[in-house]
Amino acid sequence: MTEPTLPRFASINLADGAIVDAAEVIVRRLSDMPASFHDQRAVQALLVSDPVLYRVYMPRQPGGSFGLYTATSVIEPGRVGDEYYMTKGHFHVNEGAPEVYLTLSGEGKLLMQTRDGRFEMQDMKPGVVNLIPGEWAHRTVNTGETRLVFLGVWPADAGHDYDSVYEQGFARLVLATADGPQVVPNPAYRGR
Ligand code: S6P
Ligand code: ZN
Repeated sequence: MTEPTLPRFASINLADGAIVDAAEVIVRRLSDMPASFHDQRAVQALLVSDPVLYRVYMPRQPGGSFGLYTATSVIEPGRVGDEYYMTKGHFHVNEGAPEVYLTLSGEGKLLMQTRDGRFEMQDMKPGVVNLIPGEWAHRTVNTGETRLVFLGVWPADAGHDYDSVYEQGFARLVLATADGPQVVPNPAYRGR
């Protein structure tokens, strides 16, 4: 008989979204995704300071042997020109691998799109659970004045395809205007 996987737990510091004693922290700066933003003059101006856009905190966990991964994502408030800070976005390589997000603080938008050109958007705010089916690329956008913090849970065999999203872009942009966040078609979108 094989040994059972041991139960684990993780603690989230609710003040800042960090996982206490995280095993890994992924830090994404503007220089990791300059082509994701539509205003390239604003990108060039900001690259001088190269701000941190977001962090992903991975707890200590058995990973593949457990079958699920968990992480908190913490997106800083801010903009590149008129475009809010956001995640790079990805498809799961395994299209049977869905994902659940639970927002803990802040406010934002969850953008989702399929390879055949469908687009969906959902609000993110504390207490909201977003259910992302396996075929949908997902990107999160911080439209608020504070950090956007959410917990994600996804199958350990999901895999991440960043290149498709980075090369094609997302079908919509979320821009800051005097009337608040506006969602507009992305003229540079190269998907279907
Ligand atoms: C992983 C899950 C999240 C993201 C994180 C950062 O499947 O969707 O943990 O990794 O929000 O976004 P990205 O697009 O840089 O991985
Ligand atoms: Zn994902």
